Amino acid sequence: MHAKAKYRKDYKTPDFTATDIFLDFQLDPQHTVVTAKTRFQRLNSESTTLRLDGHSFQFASIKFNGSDFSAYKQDGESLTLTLPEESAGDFELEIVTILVPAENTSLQGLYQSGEGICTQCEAEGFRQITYSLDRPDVLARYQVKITADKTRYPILLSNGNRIASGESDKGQHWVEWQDPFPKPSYLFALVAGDFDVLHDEFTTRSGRKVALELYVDRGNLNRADWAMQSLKKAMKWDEERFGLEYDLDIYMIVAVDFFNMGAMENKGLNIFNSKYVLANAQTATDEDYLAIESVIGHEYFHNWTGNRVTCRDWFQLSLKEGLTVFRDQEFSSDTGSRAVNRINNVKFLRTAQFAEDASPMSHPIRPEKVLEMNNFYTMTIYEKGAEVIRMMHTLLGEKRFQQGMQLYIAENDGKAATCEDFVSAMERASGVDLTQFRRWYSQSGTPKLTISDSYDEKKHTYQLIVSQLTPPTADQMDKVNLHIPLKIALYDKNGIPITLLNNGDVVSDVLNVTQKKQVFEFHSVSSRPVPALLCDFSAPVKLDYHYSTEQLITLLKFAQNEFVRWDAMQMLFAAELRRNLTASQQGEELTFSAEILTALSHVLANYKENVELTTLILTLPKETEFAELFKTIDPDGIVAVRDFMQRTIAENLRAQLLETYNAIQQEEYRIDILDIALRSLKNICLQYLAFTETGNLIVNKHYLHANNMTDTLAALTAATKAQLGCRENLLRDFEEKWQHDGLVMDKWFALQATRPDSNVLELVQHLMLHPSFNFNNPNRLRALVASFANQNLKAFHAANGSGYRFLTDILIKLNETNPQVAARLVEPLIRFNRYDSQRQTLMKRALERLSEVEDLSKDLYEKIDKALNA
Ligand code: B3K
Ligand code: ZN
Repeated sequence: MHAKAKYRKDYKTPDFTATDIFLDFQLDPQHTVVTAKTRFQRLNSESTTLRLDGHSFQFASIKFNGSDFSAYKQDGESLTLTLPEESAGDFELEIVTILVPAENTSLQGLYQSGEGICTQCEAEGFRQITYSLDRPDVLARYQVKITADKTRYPILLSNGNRIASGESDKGQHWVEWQDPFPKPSYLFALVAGDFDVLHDEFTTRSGRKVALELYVDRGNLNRADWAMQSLKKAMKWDEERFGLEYDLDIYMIVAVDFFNMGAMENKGLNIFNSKYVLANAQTATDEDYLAIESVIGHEYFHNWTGNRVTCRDWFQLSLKEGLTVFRDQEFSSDTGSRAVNRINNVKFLRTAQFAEDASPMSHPIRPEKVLEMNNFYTMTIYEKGAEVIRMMHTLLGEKRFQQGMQLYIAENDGKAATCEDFVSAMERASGVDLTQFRRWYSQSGTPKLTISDSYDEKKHTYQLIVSQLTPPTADQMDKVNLHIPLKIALYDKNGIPITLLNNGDVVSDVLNVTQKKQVFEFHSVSSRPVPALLCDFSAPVKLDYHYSTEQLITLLKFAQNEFVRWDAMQMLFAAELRRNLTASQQGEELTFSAEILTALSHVLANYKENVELTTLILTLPKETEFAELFKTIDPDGIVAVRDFMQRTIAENLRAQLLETYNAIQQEEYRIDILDIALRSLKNICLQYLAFTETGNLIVNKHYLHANNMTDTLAALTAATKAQLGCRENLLRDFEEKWQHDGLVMDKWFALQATRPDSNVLELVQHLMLHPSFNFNNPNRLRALVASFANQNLKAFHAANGSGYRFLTDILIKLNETNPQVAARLVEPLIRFNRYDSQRQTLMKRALERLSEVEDLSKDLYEKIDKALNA
């Protein structure tokens, strides 16, 4: 392996920059000719060598200021020019390269998706198109001319404004685009194809009209409305909440089927995975609708946090991603239910990000060392990054946070900035000292807060004794104390909130935990209180406080904060699981606490007070969520105990579940908060009812009467998980109806991959030959293979190693076709230290086999090396 890691500390400003780039594309799937004319400027007057990044194309020619040029050296990843001293200050290069988009299965650079051609340049894909200064701190103005066959590619798009077009010979036509905003190469985009377009318009608050264009595959216009509505909502919200207005006269979104991730914020021309665009009641679930709204928002918000202000280097990725995730979370919370959004985001963070931080891939939100940048589009950078922004928001409050945002943008507009630029703006605008807080940027790992309390009955004082500790991680042994905002509330035994007082003054409910151990004291507390700790999940930490069942039930019933109520139930479920897991390991009988069943019944009985929260409280954590409670995971035990818990709740609450199920009647399908909430409550009842004796009847009927995908999929899921008699019929019916549509079939593939059946691996292997499956499509791979490896705890971790072998075989193939997706899929294998020694041995063997593969991509190499050589 020859690739060399890069270190954050080695950052140097570039010796040269590009100011203007003219790109000419003669498009053809088998033979695309790219002529790149770039105007360069020397920034370091000493330098006469210019190193350009580039690989995976055929290099045809180079001209220096219009003349032939041969003073260069080429290697597998770059072209280094020795420039003539007299003209090295300001010069033009014309470089011709030849590409084969049809054969580019990596889905980076210029590639074919279905019948169209598109690009993906972030992080370092532009260098697969031409030799360039492919780094985010080089900002240039782009002009792009695209010529292609008019019948195959009637639509030709790039960033900015369409400035000219025309016909050429042999049935070809051309379009020229110009982007007035200087941008880094990773934001360049091109799309060619035959699409249907949805047109709309948005008037900004200053009265400018922006043309909105949404491009979808022909025939898909009936699935484009929601995405367009979401875009308009996002544009309006960003004006209202952040005071940020769109800057170009046109905003385009194109949906493509072959895409490595969710979407890409290219300036004025977003390219989306069709999964995050296409939706109608028949094809998309409520969850899909909300995900579309959030991703459309996310990419739109990047226009300011990402595009107008971009990153100086890739180590600063969280500057744009953490901030933009925070912004999209706030958008969803302001538009929908704040509590539901917070709970779902926390669930995700606690499982996926905490697991990542405990893995060989652990890294701070601003990493120090990177080999393959694509490996760092992680939960940590995105989700923990957003939590760090959220903590600043908590410490500053909305008003001062927005002042900080304004200052940050004013100071950095049109520039490539650093995380430090952001924190410094927040600090200066608010006057809040963030010196210690900055450590969140450099320290990895999940801090643990250990809290105990004491109550003085005579003095009526209550103390919280808080200690913090961040255990060592794979990348960093020594840890320092962080500044952790700990939001709390106190309740009396009857669930009445107690005002937080200290020496007669009301004190903030956000405690500043900054030391290894601190004591917080509250006065005039008339009886021993029940503390609500880490309200709203005010910091991305683990909490260790010994709650009694009674205290948790008090919080579940009475806490004012919805997150706290939900979290209390999570702790109750966790305690049940732990106790039963120990019992099952010792061959004892499994039992379920009657108090908890009563509490659940109480919540269900009062569902009308808060429909969406009821659903979330009733939802048993997934196997993978439970798994994160343990240092060493027992896959079989967790699955068995969870199954027992599910059946016990179903049996004991049967009548009430059925009553609620029947009480919720919805005729028309509507996407609004209350309807979504009612549907999800009805469907959680269904999931439990499936495990009761009338399950087959109810589920079958639910499927037959469904008039939308949410209900259809709920029935299919219930039938599959409870292994009901009707399930094969239902699965077949779904397959027949949707086999022409890969996106819808992904739901079916994912369900098959997570079947509880013992022969599920065989089934998954068989499904890879299904006509709707396509190995080169990342959505299909994620639906079938990633669901199996990440969500089917028991089958993937089968003690005979069959799951590991299956995944390894796939990774060997993917290493050649799509290394980026391969490196995502290898994740469950590199986390071997979470399993027993027998499984560890098998997982390591699988990784060793992979490490011996010839031409191992640096994407896979980086992760396997970290895992095996830690
Ligand atoms: N910025 C892109 C992600 C690019 C991933 C490159 N491997 C999408 C987003 O976060 O909005
Ligand atoms: Zn993003």
